[in-house]
Amino acid sequence: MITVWGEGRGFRVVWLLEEMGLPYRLRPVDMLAGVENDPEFLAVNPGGFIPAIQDGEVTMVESIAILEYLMARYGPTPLAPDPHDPAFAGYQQFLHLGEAGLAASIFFVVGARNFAPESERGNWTANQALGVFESRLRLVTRQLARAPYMAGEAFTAADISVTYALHLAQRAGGVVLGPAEQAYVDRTTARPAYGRAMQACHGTREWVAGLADG
Ligand SMILES: N[C@@H](CCC(=O)N[C@@H](CS)C(=O)NCC(=O)O)C(=O)O
Repeated sequence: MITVWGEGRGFRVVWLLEEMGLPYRLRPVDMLAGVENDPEFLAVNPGGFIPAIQDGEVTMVESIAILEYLMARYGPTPLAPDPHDPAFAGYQQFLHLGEAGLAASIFFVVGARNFAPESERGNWTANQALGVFESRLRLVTRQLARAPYMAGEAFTAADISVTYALHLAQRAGGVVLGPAEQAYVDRTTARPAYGRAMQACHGTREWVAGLADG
């Protein structure tokens, strides 16, 4: 049985597991309570960040690496096109751009907007991170003018990666998505596996509900 430690970007992992129909258990990690109070988690990831997975003898961090591991280990799956498929290059690019370009930059904007002292919220670094996010988003916008999904005509794990980042930006980063990006997010999140992942991720659900109320 695969154990997923923590939500946040762990939502990507849960969504993929639901798409692939693989059994798992989700072990919550309360980042706000402080991981120093969770020695069981620190034994899995001494870095103290989420998500992590355990699968038998395997322990891993980095959400995109985890997606790649699960698809390689338990595939083949249409979520990862074959390297000889014309869709492969775009798939690979957007799978990583979703984290390295989009989520990694907007994460710090979210931190500044929601947790920093008032005087630090619009500081130089937060603005730079927002600029990086916005520049990478232009590649998503161009792709959506060409095709419905990041790798072309079919939904793949690249869409799990990018959708997570766009949702985070929209919900907590103050980013207003354009009509094509909004239609894309509406399309990807209408998938039954997304709905099941949302049901499984109680922390994410409560967080989203809290943002909607506020
Ligand atoms: N690139 C990593 C980022 C992991 C990450 O920053 N996770 C956040 C929550 S989604 C976290 O745990 N932040 C606290 C920290 O880094 O100490 C991934 O994709 O898994």
